[in-house]
Amino acid sequence: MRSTRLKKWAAGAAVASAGILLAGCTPNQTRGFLPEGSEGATNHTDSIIGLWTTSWIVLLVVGVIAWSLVIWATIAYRRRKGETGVPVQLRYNMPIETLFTVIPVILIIGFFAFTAKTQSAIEEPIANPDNRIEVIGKRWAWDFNYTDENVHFSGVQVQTDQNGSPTADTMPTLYLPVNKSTEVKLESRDVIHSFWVVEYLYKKDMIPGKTNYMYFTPTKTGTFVGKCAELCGEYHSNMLFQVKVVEQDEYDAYIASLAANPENQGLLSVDYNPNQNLPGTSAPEGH
Ligand SMILES: [Cu+2]
Repeated sequence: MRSTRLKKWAAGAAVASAGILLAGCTPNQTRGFLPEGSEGATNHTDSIIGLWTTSWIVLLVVGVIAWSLVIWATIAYRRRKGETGVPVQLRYNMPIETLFTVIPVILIIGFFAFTAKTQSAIEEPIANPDNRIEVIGKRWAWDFNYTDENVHFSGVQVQTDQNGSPTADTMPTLYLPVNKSTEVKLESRDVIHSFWVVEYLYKKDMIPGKTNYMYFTPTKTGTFVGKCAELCGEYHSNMLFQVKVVEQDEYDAYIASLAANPENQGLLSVDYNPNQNLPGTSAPEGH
């Protein structure tokens, strides 16, 4: 009787304190200190934020229990005045050993299951995407093929100001229409790069000779930060770009502006590859 009442009290207190804690959270805290603007940026970001913050809450609860037990044991069982030798040793306590084997196994299975579920949803190919883009990484810039519209933009490495900071208006910019399911085909011209839109909370390698894909629907208009996330040489840190997610009419206007310039017509291939020793390519003369 007494223990059920105690349990009810404990459960009530736990719910109330969780409520108070969450109500007092800033947006930065509720998204687990992930990049600003990532909430609702694509159809995947909210599930990633959920997985991340829930994992932290579960792990912090485990941490608080473990730390409390450690601190309690060191204080309660400290050596008192006049005590000598080693205290009575405890071993083969089956309930405790079962507990600290079973609980971590349950936690690991849980983390694995939720991670696998989220990741397979993110990796699920879109059969007929509304929009197909091909991004080609190159030291140290980006080329964007607008596959369906048969136009391209060839990026030049971002310029820096006198302090060495990159200037936003010289960044290669990828335009995407909002709320359109998008397939991004990833290629490289030279070494391994990684396509990372910071607020999209996902990155994927661009590997010479191998094609990777990313699938998502941009669900928020705005300008997003893009970076190469794989160390690729001297100016890796300047291998930056922007993603501008815009309404369809603004996107169409941008595509029309590209199509108006003969230089941007057609699609780029990965043929302009400075690496001459990829598999199937013979060594240059004289080597
Ligand atoms: Cu790179």
